Amino acid sequence: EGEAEWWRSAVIYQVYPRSFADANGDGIGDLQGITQRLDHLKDLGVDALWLSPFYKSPQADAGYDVADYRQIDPIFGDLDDFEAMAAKARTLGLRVIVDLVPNHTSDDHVWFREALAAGPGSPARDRYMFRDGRGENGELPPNNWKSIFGGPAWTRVDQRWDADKDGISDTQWYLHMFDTRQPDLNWDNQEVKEDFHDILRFWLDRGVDGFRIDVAHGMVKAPGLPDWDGVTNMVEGSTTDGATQIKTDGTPDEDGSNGGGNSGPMFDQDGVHEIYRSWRRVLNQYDGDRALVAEAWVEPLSRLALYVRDDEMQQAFNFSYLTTKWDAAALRTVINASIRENDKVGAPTTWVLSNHDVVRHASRMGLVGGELNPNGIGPNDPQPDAALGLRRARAATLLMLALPGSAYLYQGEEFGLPDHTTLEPQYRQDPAWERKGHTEAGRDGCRVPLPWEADAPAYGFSPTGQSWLPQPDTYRACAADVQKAAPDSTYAMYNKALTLRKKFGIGLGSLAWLSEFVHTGEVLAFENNGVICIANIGGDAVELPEGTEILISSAPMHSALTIERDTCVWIRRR
Ligand code: TEU
Ligand code: CA
Repeated sequence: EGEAEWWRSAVIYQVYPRSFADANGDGIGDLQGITQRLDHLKDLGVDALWLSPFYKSPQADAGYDVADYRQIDPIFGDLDDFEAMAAKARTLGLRVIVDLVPNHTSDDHVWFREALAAGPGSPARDRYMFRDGRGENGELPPNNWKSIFGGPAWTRVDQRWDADKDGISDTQWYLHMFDTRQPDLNWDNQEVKEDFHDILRFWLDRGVDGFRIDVAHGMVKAPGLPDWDGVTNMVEGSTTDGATQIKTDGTPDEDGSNGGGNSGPMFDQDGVHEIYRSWRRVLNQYDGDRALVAEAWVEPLSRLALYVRDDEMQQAFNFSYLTTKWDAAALRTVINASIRENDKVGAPTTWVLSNHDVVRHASRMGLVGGELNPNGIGPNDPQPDAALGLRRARAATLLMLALPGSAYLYQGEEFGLPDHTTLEPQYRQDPAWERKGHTEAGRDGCRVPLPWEADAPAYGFSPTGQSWLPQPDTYRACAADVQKAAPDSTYAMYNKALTLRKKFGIGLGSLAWLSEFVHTGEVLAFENNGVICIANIGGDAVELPEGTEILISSAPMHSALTIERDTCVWIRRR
């Protein structure tokens, strides 16, 4: 028996390349910018970074629309820049995970261009999900599925904006669960399967330690593509219907379900698991514990755990935890369900609070209830209480980092960064904003470029002071230089928590709930490898015994031994 694999306990930092650091001054982050700032990740104390897509792409969905899986988009640099970044990461002892988007390609991918040109019934069309329409002249889409970004999930070839230009006109429709420019691949097609094996090897050969699999629950569709009247996505899930029982109040059931799962004939089909078994066999041909992490909005947690069986992926983001509100009973329920279901398959739980698709936890926790608002926050929406949001976010992070398993951080959360919640519509680039008819602010608010220096133009994001999205004034106090200079800053808390986490082996430990310290139902207390974590979610102050050793606190304490509400501390027994 050797050491436990690195991914069982790793803290992994998500870099969103276009917003991390801009080296060449065009206002868009790039690979050289990441390389220049890699020391920050090392200093912070994370084990690895995951980079959102940097592949060749028309950027219709910020790079989640890939035109060539083996090339770097020129806005981010080139393959040499990638190699230099990865080499520096290795030198610093940081592992590198890249993003893989297998559910769909860009409509600029050579395969899709071929498919349009080749016409109905061709092998080129078989790589995608082309179907004849319904109705007398095929004027109706093949089924009633909706795109996650809003609107129908089908586009008719001759109704594409570029149909005339290409001289292509036939009446077949193609499926896109996301944007029109993101056609879904056909995962029954042998060439598709083989090409993705090859893409995995392409990046494994370049030394990557793993892949984050985009929409990992989406690739296989139910046979016959049956109509479905349920809710396809939590984004639209605020209305419930009998078929799906979706609820989004952040209160999980006993099985951990929060209404945060995608359901229906286009998601979580049993056939996806065969794909991951074959990918695992590819990874196993390489040394060094390479890993796959599933981005799968799947519930209940027993279904999600199927993705992390022994011969499939190693990790799956726990979105049930992310969608749980700031409530002690709700958090305890989801934590128990997560650990229980993952223990059954021998996998670590993979905790996460923020990413590039959701309102940052420093903002959403300042909203009434504090549960996920999946639709973004715009100037006309209720605004969060920033101080409350930050206070709770710090407590929530400390709670998360005390749990056994792996955890993902999203760039900027270590600075206490909020969303840009008043971003004006003319700046918004999320395709969901357009497709939903400007009814929801979308995801741009969490994608705003990072502040590195309080007094530099664009807060040091770019040498020319440019920034592809405007940064709000609130970013000044979150700038890295300010954060690193202040002993009580959010950065200092993250830094210290990561050091302690390593020192006590928290990621590989196990959780034992304590009733001690819990005088009201609104307090969570547990022990993990000798560290006691007490989170006062919303109860009366908790008094600690004289002589308690306090390792870290999420908030300044009035008296060193008093834990106020919205505070989490780690202590040790004397
Ligand atoms: O997101 C997949 C996902 O399931 C979305 O439904 C998510 O809930 C949505 O972004 C909220 O509006 C992944 C990527 O993380 C996302 O950035 C991409 O836009 C999407 O896939 C398509 O590739
Ligand atoms: Ca740039």
